[in-house]
Amino acid sequence: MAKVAIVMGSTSDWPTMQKAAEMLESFGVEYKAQVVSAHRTPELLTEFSKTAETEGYSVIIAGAGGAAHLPGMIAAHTHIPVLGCPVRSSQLNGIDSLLSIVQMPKGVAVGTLAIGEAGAANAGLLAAQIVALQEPAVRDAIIAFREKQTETVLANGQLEL
Ligand code: RP5
Repeated sequence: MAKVAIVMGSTSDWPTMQKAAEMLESFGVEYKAQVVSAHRTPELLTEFSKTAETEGYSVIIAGAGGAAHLPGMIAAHTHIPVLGCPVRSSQLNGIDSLLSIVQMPKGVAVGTLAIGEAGAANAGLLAAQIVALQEPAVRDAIIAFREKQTETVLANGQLEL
């Protein structure tokens, strides 16, 4: 059963949100990805959010661009942790997405990541870290990833100027 849900406002968000999926796959964390739009499919948003716990999800990654109300509205319907990913928009370069997601009112939380692919990848990493609290194999995979990353930076750090 998938522990992580990846939802996004449009299929056009997938190239960005795929980075979250790839990160989860690298740690062996199962996920299910689908389009749920706050504005175009509001009833699906409500149904998805209210059934997320019984579906077995431990964390929800929600990505959207522009007037990005998806993460906040999902968080309004569930107590499962929601990680919000601002997708880079064509008009305002994702600043609109970021501001739409980040400034939640006190009492309803969304963990907001950076704009674009790095943020989506880190949403996948953070979701895996949450899953790792209950799954030692995922914990071990994350520790190995971090160690390898550090080794790579150290090995490549001596620049020949
Ligand atoms: C948002 O509007 C989506 O999350 C997407 O980032 C943006 C544009 O959607 P499309 O017009 O490409 O479907 O709801």
